[in-house]
Amino acid sequence: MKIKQVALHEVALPLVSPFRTSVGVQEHRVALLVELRTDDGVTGWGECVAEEDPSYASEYLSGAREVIRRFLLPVLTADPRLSAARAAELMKPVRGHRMAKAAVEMALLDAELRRAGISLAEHLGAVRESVPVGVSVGIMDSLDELITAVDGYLGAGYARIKLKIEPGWDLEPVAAVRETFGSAVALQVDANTAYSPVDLAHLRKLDAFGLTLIEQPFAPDDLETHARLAARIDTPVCLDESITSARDAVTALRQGACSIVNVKPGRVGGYLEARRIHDLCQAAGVPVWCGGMLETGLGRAANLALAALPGFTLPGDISASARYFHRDITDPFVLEGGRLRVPSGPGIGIAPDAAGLAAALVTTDLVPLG
Ligand code: OSB
Ligand code: MG
Repeated sequence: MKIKQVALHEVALPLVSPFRTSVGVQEHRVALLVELRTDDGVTGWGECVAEEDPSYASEYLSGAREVIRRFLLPVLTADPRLSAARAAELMKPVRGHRMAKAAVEMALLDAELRRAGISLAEHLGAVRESVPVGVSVGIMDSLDELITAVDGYLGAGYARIKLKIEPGWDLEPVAAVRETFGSAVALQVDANTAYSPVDLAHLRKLDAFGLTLIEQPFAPDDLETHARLAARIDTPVCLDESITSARDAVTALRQGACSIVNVKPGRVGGYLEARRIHDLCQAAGVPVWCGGMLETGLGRAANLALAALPGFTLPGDISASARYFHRDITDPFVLEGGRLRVPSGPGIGIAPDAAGLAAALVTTDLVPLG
C-alpha cells in the first residue's frame, strides 16, 4: 500500500451540554480527521483525539496537525512497503505525539481493512456483537442539576455512571447519587489528576460508597502516590492519563499503582498498542475498559471494535451519539438496552456522511506529498 493523497479536516461540533472536568469546560468538540487515499483506490478515515488545548494531555489539535503534515506523513509516504502494522515502527523516530500517530494509524487500518473486506472488530479479535456502555457525567453547578442529568442517563438505560470529581465536588455528589438511585447502580469517579498526596485520607472516604473504581486522582507521572492510595483504599484505583503505552501499563501494575486500566487508543498511540495493553492485562487478570475523548462517530466506531475484545469487562465511556452531539458527522450510534452495536462492515465500518461533515467543517488542508 502507498499513500496517494491526504486531507486533514478540522471539524467543530457543538456539545448538547457543556462538559466540565477538573481541567476545564468544553462547549464544542473540535476534532481533526485524517482522510487518506491509497494507491489501490480506497479511502481510510482516522480521528485525532487531541483537544484544542494541552490540558488533558500535552498534545493539542493544531500541534497534532503540524506533526502529521511535517513529520509523520513524510516517513510513511517514503516507505514502499507501508502497512498499518508497520506504521508505528516507521513513526518511531518522531518522539511522543501519540495522538497524532494514532490518528494516522487508524486511517491506515481503515483503508487496509476496507480493501481486505475485514472489520476492525474482527481484525482486533472482537468476541461480542454489542457492548454495554456507560456515560461520563461532568461537574455541575448544583446537586439538583447532577441528579436530573443522572436520572436522564439511567432512564436511557446506560449500564454505568461515571462522575467527574475534583476537590469540593466529590463526597457530596457521590453520596447524593447513591442516596437517590441506590446501591445497585454501577458508579465510578474520575478526578483527572485534581488531587495531591495530602488528599489521601480524604479520598479514602469514598470507600463508603461501593464505587467500581476511582480514576486518575493524581498527576500523570506520580505512580508512587497512586500506589500509596491503592494500598490504603478498598476502591480499585484505575489509571488514565498515566498510561501512554503497554510498557507504562506493566510498570504501573508492577508498582501497584492501579488494578484496572482505562484504555484510550489515542493516548497510547493507536489501536494496535491498545490491543497490546488489553492482551497483557488479560493475561494478568487485570480488567480494562475503553475510555473516551468525546469522539465523533469515527472514533466511536473504532472504540466499539476495541471494546468488543474479551478483556474489556467493564462498560466503557462510549455513549450514544445523542449524549454528545445534536448532529454527528456519521450515522448516529443509538443505545439499545444499555448497549451499542459493534460495527461489522469493512474497516471501521462507518464513514462521514457528506452533509454531516459539511455542517461541521471548519477547514480542510490538502497535504502535499513528497
Ligand atoms: O478523563 O476520561 C477522561 C473526555 C475528554 C478528556 C478526558 C476524559 C473524557 C471523558 C469523556 O471522561 C468520555 C467520553 O464520553 O468520551
Ligand atoms: Mg479519565
